[in-house]
Amino acid sequence: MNPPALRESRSVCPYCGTGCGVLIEHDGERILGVRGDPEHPANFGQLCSKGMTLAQTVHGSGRATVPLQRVAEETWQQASWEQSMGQIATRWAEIYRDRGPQALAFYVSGQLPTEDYYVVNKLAKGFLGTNHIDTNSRLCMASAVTGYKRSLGMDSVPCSYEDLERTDCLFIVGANVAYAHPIIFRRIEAVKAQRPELRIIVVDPRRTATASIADLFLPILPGTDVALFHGILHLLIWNDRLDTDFIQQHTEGWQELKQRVQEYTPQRVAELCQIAEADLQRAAEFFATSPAVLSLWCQGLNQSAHGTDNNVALINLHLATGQIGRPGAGPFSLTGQPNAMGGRETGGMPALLPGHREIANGEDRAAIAELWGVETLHPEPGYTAVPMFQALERGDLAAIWITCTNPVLSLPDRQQVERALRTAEQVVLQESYLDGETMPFAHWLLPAASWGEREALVTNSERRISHLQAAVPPPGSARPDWQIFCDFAHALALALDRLSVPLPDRKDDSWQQRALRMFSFRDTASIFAEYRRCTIGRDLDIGGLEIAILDRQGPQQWPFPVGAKSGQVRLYANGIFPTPSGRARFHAPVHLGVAEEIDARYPLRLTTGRLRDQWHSMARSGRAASLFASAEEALLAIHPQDARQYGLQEGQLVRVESRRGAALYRLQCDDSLQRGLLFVPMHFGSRYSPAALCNSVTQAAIDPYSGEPEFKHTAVRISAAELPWEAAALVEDDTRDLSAILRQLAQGFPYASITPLVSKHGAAVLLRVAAAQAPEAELAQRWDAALALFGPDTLLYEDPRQGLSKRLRIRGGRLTGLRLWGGLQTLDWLRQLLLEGTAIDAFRLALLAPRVPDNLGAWERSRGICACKGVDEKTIRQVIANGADTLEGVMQCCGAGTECGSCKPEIQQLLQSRLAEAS
Ligand SMILES: Nc1nc2c(c(=O)[nH]1)N[C@H]1C(S)=C(S)[C@@H](COP(=O)(O)OP(=O)(O)OC[C@H]3O[C@@H](n4cnc5c(=O)[nH]c(N)nc54)[C@H](O)[C@@H]3O)O[C@H]1N2
Ligand SMILES: Nc1nc2c(c(=O)[nH]1)N[C@H]1C(S)=C(S)[C@@H](COP(=O)(O)OP(=O)(O)OC[C@H]3O[C@@H](n4cnc5c(=O)[nH]c(N)nc54)[C@H](O)[C@@H]3O)O[C@H]1N2
Ligand code: SF4
Ligand SMILES: [Mo]
Repeated sequence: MNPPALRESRSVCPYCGTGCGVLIEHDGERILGVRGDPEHPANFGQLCSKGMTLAQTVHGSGRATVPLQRVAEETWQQASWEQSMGQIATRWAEIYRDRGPQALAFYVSGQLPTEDYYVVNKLAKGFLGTNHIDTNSRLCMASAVTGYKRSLGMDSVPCSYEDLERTDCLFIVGANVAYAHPIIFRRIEAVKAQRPELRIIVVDPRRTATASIADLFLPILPGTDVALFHGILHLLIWNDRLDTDFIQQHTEGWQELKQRVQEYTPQRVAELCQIAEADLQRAAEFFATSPAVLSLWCQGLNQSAHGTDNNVALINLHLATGQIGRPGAGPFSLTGQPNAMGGRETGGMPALLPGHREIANGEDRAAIAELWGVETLHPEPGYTAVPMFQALERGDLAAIWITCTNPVLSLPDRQQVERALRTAEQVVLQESYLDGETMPFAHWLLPAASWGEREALVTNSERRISHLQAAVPPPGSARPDWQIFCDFAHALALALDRLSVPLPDRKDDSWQQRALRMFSFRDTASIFAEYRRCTIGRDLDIGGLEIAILDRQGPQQWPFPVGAKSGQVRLYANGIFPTPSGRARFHAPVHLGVAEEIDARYPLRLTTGRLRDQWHSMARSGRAASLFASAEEALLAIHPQDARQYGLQEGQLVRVESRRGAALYRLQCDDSLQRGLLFVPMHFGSRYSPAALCNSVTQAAIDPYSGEPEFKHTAVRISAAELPWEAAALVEDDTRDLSAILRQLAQGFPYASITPLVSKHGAAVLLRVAAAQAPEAELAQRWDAALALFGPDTLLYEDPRQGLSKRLRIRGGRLTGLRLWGGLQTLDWLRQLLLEGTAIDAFRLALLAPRVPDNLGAWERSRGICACKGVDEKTIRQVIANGADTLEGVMQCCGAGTECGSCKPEIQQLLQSRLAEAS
């Protein structure tokens, strides 16, 4: 038989809002590889480290393949789709009958494609009559949405990626573009290389990899952005650098703002932000003298209890200088998730309706009610995410349907979220991957087809809609999310009719008839056709767009009305804004500071954010071992002087604690932080480091307009974790199930960390645990049994007096597994031997020595920098020490950065720190 032919399907990377086009290589059954789509205008063929490794994340164990019902604490039972839909629908119909639709809620995701968003929104608001549907975009883009709406009248991003190439000044605020939107950063690097006169300002409390490209870096105190923007505006007024014509003709509210910013003198702002006054002057100078200024921002502004203020204060600067609606100019909010934009367009939020319409607006409601064929829609906005989980805990909501998001990891104040889910009468989780943090709280798990397994439509950061083809079938009986929603609508209709629940209006004779009318979608195209009708005449009008056009002409930006030949690159070129007066509005917020100030008991500031190579709760990215090389463990970064002050040392386990809870991390000294500031990644949880779940510590303070939580600042204290006893196991992994076994072994330890690693012979997994005291000695044997570390090919060393025990497995003359118990002095050395497949016959017995034998060399662990080429920090430092003094030089010497380029900013940082040391 001939091997099946290889094919390529056109798709888009399912990670960040950059929206890079990818070509999926497959044989119709399995995804075998991916490459950047050279024709996609977001990336022109490039991909970052996460995009490059997508093929490794799809297949294998750990995928949800059949509906599961939780029948006891940790016991799940398989069910058919029919059974599960029938049972869930009966429960939801009973709740509807007894308590009304306001007891039902949906919590969905900016990672859902547009058609799923449209269908679930129609199901909640149109069919059930509950507006309690929110999305994880509440944790992400909500403040950008309220900012745009308040200032410009509509939630529309006015700019495009090509503005990156046409700007004279980039103002990057609260965005670590090098990590979070790497391909946008590649574009910025390219422009800067071509036009060194491009000015780049980076504003971030941490000197991030993004800052490595800045001409001016402003390390402001967290939460002081409004003061900074007002300070810049103050200087622009003072120096007569305003566009007074634009202000007069196209804006309103100027006088109030002008008065407000009088209070923000350079001296006061420099003090509030803790930056040099001269740097503030320079920032204003850059803004004033650049023909085109483009702002890029993300969660540093949005995830704040005054995130809307941050957004409007930044947009003020663009309006006051007329820096909008022209090439290279404008306020360009970077979108986090791949289809947060689609969610905003289809109105998948508690105050919105499809086509940028508002629940609170009677005309908007009437228009959508007519389209959906129902008499009325509920007029009050539903709960946003944080209040939704509070209502669930109070019992005001009885059931919640969670789709494509992992709230136990990602919502603030995890303790509260867990209480809420425990209180809920029913939790349905619609997921593609098993074993996330939310799964233990679900009553039902419904398997969803995911990326590459279904057709989809998504909109990226620059309003560009792409069509993703299905490449392979979904695993088991998993179905696309929209189809599960449609199936549920039909099951629910059956149950409602059976319970004789009356319909809210007379448009149909029965719920079943209504479901048939509203949810008989056959495919993506039929849903898209209906959604498109909701956009006609709106600012995001895509009445002229068809899937066939996307396939023929490639991805298109909206608006794309009937008769259009192509989408629109830039909005507001005519200075007319979608407000009642046609003018943009200035707002004049005051600087408020952070929601929870530091004090004597909680004297440190904790901020949370992203690592370069991991995605959110690591469901997908955690399956590609090479993505762990740059961050093997959950690290808490602290300024070295702060570490000294608290008597803490690099590498030790520490406990970070707030008024709500605590988390454990390994300490990393990092002078890119300001004094008094700590940073932890948001990614870790039950899969890879259960105690390092940062939202155990964060708070649920939310912005009054956007409802977005303040993830970027928590008052905390830090101390040694006092877990002196340590053990580790490292085993070559050929089954892919090993992580699950290690997770079992980790149970009961206050600290554990699991790291998939790349080894010369494939893959390996490392488990590290720590405890206050040594556990019972037999546990070591149980580890050995679980990891197949026994028999004639193993070496055992035991020193019961010291509480030490080691077992090594040697096969084919090399180390293939190890278990160290009660002391890890040789772990890094043995780890290196195992991963590199070193021939060890010559010094077999030395492997059990208490320390690394002198004659076998010094072994120093080093952080991975280049995930593609497997180059570590030590090697790059060596190359620099040997004389490579430019990025290109380093790349040439060791190959780092030559593949996807994600690590180029970090190489640049190493070069800069080397230069700083030298001078
Ligand atoms: N690798 C990777 N990329 C991702 C994601 C991922 O999980 N992994 N997730 C995607 C998603 S959904 C999102 S929303 C984006 C997020 O993208 P970003 O917002 O760029 O990433 P973060 O690391 O969350 O935060 C950005 C920066 O805000 C800074 N910051 C903290 N407090 C303040 C402040 O008060 N003022 C200012 N000016 N800055 C502050 C932090 O130090 C941090 O460097 O990334 C997307 N891309
Ligand atoms: N402390 C702190 N917390 C934060 C942030 C922060 O910066 N700091 N950032 C916040 C931000 S910006 C965001 S966007 C959120 C992200 O937080 P989450 O949305 O919770 O993160 P993910 O891990 O991406 O969750 C997506 C889930 O969907 C599943 N999935 C994947 N594909 C599919 C599919 O096709 N269908 C279905 N049904 N499921 C699928 C995955 O397995 C995964 O469990 O976190 C927020 N939380
Ligand atoms: S920048 Fe990276 S993660 Fe984001 S869409 Fe492109 S390839 Fe995917
Ligand atoms: Mo996000």
